Amino acid sequence: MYRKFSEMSDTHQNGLEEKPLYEPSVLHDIDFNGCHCSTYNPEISHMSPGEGLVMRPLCRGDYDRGYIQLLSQLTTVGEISREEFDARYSSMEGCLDSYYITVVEDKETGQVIASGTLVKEQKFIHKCSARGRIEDIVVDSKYRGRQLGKLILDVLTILSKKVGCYKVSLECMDKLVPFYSQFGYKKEDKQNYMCRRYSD
Ligand code: 16G
Repeated sequence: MYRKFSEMSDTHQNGLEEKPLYEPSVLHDIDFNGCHCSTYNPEISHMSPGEGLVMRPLCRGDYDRGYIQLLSQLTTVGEISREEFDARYSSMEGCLDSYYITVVEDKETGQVIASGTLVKEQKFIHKCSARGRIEDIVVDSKYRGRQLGKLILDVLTILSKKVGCYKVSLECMDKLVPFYSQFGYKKEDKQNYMCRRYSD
């Protein structure tokens, strides 16, 4: 189904739909050697995540590839219009070297079927270093059991070191502690996760 040029959004008209949120070579050039990485059987990697699948940075066009629906398999997302998505995307894009949202697309269906976020938080401490936060890891229920969660976790963890974070952390439910422990994450002595919620 094609839309008339005049009906398309500005980003569509300017060809920005497929512009990646971050430089793809940052992802492509990561090195699995020498890291605390998982073993894969069958073998998959960021360059070859499975038959018909590609791993890449998020782009605006993913709004139409089910990205929002995918996130709603993790938690509450609510209705997000194209304009709201574009505005949030632009603000993330404007924070250079901060948002590394990485997705897996099934090229056959044209749908985004897994995603994870690395946020690089700039700091003054540790000699103007940065802290990495791994967020919003989700794999479409139809694609679970294909090692994609493991792959995304490995990729974002390696990426966090590569982009200069002195540490990387994540939050998860009790039942997922054994899963995340595989990647070298552990509860720190004398450090607690505390939270104040303003809405569900
Ligand atoms: C999980 C996610 C976190 C996400 C939260 C949403 C991982 C490792 N953790 O804890 O990133 O923001 O769920 O839950 O993906 P909430 O809507 O209850 O805050």
